[in-house]
Amino acid sequence: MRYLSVCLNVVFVAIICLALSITTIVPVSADTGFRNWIKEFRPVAVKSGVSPRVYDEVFRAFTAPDSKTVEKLGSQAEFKLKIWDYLDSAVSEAQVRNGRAMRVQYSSELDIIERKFGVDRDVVLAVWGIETRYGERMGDHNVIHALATLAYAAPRRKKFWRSELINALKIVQAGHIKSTAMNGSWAGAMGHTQFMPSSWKGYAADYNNDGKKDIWTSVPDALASTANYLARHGWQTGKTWGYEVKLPPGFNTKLAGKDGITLAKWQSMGVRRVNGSGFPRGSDRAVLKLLSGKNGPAFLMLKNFYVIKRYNNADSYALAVGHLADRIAGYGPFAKAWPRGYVPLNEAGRMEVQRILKRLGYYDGEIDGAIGSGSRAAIENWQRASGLKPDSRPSQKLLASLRKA
Ligand SMILES: [Ca+2]
Repeated sequence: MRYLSVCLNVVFVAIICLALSITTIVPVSADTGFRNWIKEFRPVAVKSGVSPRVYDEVFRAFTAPDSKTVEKLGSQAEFKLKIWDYLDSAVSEAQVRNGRAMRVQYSSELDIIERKFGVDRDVVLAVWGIETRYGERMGDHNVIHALATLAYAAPRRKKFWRSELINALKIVQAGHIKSTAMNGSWAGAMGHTQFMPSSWKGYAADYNNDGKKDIWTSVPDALASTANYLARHGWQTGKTWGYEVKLPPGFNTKLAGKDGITLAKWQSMGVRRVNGSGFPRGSDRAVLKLLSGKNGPAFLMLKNFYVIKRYNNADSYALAVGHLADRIAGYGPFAKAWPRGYVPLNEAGRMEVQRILKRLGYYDGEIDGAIGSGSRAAIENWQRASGLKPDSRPSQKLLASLRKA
């Protein structure tokens, strides 16, 4: 109900602005509701320990809500990708290549971080790669602006947004980063490793001991923060996240998801690693996961898989982090193919798809071989216009027909 009234207010103000702009010049940034909210929230923030000086200084820059955050709020739930489509982009050839380059570039820092926190360097790198493409996509929102917008206009979890906003203001107040450099996502996830301000408060680390936990501009601080986060959530040093396994014929797949079964027990039931080697620690418990049904790859997940999920509570996310870590370390792709229903393209093929769609005027994004929502929409639009089934799949069949276009 409250959201509805806020929305109506926003619409109402917009209409008034539009009406006025016909006859007078009204700054588009003028938003009385938001500015009043900033005034009203000031004593709340001050009571929580934010200094009035910092508050006024930070908010001087913001007189209207972050319009891109408002846009995200109003849009439908994100398109749900199939797990293989998600993994294609999260663990692409480019992600592996860049991860390996970062492994070399930051090797001395990673030595120290690994020793201090006991978390495998490749997992730390994989989190960084998946969260922000190794720092390339930290988000172009000012975190305080975005959080204030959410605290002001979000339909739900206002208490959460307010508390994250206060945490963010306190980070600025303590001098870790200038408010203008506090970049992140529209929902307030910050810097290289996309910590929410509350996670920053609990787990950010100061690698270089300069008194600043700077996850925005210091890669070592950000990597140490991720390692600390995983360590504090129970990372088991020297162990992996899980194994791809092969199930014996006629295996009872109802055991998938069941807790408390040891690797030795799985072994006795005929479950084997795809590479043929045994499980190093039979007494460790593992959960069988069939993330795309019984026709896709099967995995035995260990404790560290669930530690990764503390970063982002989705099986597909934790699998992507674990798999990217393995690929950075030099291991190969999964042995069993996903039940996609189409033959996928490699990186060169996906780039060719983007290039042709660009030439045909359907695509204006980057030629990077990452098939995200922009590429998918372009594929679908071209398929529609060409009288083909609009499945938006980056398949070999698609490339074959595009080559003839
Ligand atoms: Ca630092």
